[in-house]
Amino acid sequence: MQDVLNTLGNNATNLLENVKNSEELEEIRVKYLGKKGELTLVLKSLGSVAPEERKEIGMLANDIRKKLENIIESKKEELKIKEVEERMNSEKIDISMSKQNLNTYGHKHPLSIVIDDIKDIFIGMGYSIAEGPEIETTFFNFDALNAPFDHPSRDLQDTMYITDDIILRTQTSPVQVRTMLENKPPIKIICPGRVYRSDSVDATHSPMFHQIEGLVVDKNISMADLKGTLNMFAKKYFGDKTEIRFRPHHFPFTEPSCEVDVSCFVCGGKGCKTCKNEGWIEILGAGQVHPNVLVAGNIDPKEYQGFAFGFGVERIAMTKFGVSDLRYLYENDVRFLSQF
Ligand code: 2NM
Repeated sequence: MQDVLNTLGNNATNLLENVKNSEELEEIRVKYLGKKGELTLVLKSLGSVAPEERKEIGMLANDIRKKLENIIESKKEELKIKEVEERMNSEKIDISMSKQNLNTYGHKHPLSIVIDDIKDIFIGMGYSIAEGPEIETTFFNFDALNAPFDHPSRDLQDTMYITDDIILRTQTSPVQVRTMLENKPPIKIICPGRVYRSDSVDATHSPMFHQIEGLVVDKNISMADLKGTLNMFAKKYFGDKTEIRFRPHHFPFTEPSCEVDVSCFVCGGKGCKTCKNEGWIEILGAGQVHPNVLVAGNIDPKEYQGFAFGFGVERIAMTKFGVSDLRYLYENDVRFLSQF
């Protein structure tokens, strides 16, 4: 019996000395010390051993069990460290590896290019950016902007209503009224953002589009300041040789109001496809802020005057980049977008 136990112990020790990984270690443990393990069975059968031998054999079997358990414990630690090291080596990331011509960097959307370029020019002229909610009240979107109760823009056909007095803003000017109420002049802001109209989609219409509106309020502000500002903007955005012209127009929130054209940046005014042979391209609406709008913004029109203007971002992007259909700007087909 002693011999059997010693052989069993030696075999197990030999196997453990050469164990290669945690799974193998566990197999050996089960083979000898598991519920039906070889050593376990010997320990269980001690009852059938002659009483005079039982003590000695029992002690030997227990010594072997302890010895094996100790070896298993220390092998376990040893293998754990070894296996973590192996994993660290095999999962190493070489951060110096080249990107192998995977030229898949994204870039700005054409609308963002236009918005950011226009923002940069006005920031350069001392303007701040103001933003506000796209869900507005009829007060800020219409009443405060001097749009009479029966103004056609209030019509369900043109404006998306959420309730009788909550709508999706049809322009970004409500942000300007909010800014006037929160700040004292001088005010010099531009408000870029999404606006909504109840329009069906076609090549030139979309129920959502982008606007950038500007507002300046200070003492002695006149149409001459507006003209100087837009002239400077046009030259910076469309090129040094660009001229502007004002045509009379009507907006409820400005008086006088005008539409503003720039000389064609493609043909310089001679007439071409881009300007439809006109030599001029309409880019924005503008005017002197109506006294009623200043009053709605809690500003005294006798002390302060202002000018305001508004661009349609899509329209500028389409003219500048020669995009024939507005829908290309929203479909986000990479074959289209990668051209910019
Ligand atoms: C335009 C054209 C003309 C405009 C007016 C105002 C405000 F709030 F001051 F009354 N903001 N923007 C304005 C004026 C907008 O967009 C075509």
